[in-house]
Amino acid sequence: MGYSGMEEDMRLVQATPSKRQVAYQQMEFLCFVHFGMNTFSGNEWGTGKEEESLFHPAKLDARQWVAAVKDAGARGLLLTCKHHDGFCLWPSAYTEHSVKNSPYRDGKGDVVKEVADACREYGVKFGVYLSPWDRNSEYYGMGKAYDDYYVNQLTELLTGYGDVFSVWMDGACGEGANGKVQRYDWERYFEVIRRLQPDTVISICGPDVRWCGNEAGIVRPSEWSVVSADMKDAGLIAQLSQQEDTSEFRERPIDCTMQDIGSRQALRKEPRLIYYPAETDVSIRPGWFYHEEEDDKVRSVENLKELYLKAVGGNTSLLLNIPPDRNGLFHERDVESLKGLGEFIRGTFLKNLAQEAKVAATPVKGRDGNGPEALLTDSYESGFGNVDGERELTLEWIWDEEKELDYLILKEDIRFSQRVESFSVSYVPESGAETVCYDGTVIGYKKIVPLDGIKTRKLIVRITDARVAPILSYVGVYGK
Ligand code: FUL
Repeated sequence: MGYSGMEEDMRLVQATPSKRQVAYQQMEFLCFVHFGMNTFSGNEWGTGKEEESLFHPAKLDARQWVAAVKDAGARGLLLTCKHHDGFCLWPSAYTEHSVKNSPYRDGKGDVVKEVADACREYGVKFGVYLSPWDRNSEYYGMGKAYDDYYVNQLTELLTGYGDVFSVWMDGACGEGANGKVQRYDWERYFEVIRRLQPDTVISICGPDVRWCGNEAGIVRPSEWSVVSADMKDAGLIAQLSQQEDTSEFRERPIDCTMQDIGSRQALRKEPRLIYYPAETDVSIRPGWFYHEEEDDKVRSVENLKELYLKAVGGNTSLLLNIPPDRNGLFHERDVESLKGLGEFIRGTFLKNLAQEAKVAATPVKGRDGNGPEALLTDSYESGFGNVDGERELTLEWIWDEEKELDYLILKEDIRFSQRVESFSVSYVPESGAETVCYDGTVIGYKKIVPLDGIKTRKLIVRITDARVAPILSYVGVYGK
């Protein structure tokens, strides 16, 4: 932290999100659905040699999945249309290794269509995971022949199933059926996606959404969205390091698991910066795919609440995986936990108590000439920020009667980049002096601060440092 010159600050805030990144971040909470050959073979990573006849989800009901996802409060669903074993959940014209040669709906089924249709029906956005690594395809490792195959499959998925909000490109990579490795033509893949679905975010190995660096639901205390442009290559490095010469990438030793990837110090020597928001991907069970022996290891509502608060409340999106069982249904334990999470989210963030308070701010008027009341509306239409060069901002809410406070939500107007570097939250107890109850660093798209049921008539937020000037878009205070 600390002042390092306006010029440097200006450079940092020049990294702003694209429209598709803003729309993606506003979704906040998404569900992953890992389903496919592994569900039936019991594997996490299939070999690609599994018989199509194994795939037989006799009771598959995509509406049951989507209803549970919606109930949990998630706004999007990402389906593993093809995992590393190469088996396709849709009847691709480019391979025999798909649902069309399985007993599922007598070979006439299309799981991708069923899920995409159910998503449309429930108003949940649909996204596709298409593993670049393919252990079944005879073309894998043959350069352009495999790129053609992958692009053909992408085209099928992006033209046949309506709007797709995300194409999730996994970094895991190894040998194909013929023992060869493939060096993917990423630029070609990205160009095809942009052309067919311009609003789609390309996640993980793509330029729009960054992997948080682990699969355990761990969010950095300071999760930055403005990072070095080299972070985009981090997924690639992880793959290539197993096989090839990575010197061209390794000259800049950045990887996506480092703790500090976005502080002022970390970015000082980085010549190219990008806006690249993080996604926390984690499973509701130990595995990504369903295994009966994990039925008693489903995350509890309490555990999911913690995950949600840390991920969504820590400037990342939460991508929570729920794997359907061999019947093609979410298990009742998973459904129960999802329901509890949804009830928590809906019940907790129901009514903004700031609406009942008198609000005061320093400065009195913000950069647009309006007052802090603008922060009551959760949109980018109105906001409250300081003028350039003024890096601080104080907000105070005073209620007529004592409130019991559980959570505080702070949001920056990310269209102006991510700016806040440090802030504190304090309150004044019935008898006694102002007490600091939280010291924070980043805010970004959304910060949820736990207030642990403090009782007070006065809550104070102090932004103590920011790049150029802080610009907030929303503040919500929740409790009783
Ligand atoms: C990883 C894969 O290897 C896992 O099987 C899973 O799909 C996870 C989300 O990404 O890289």
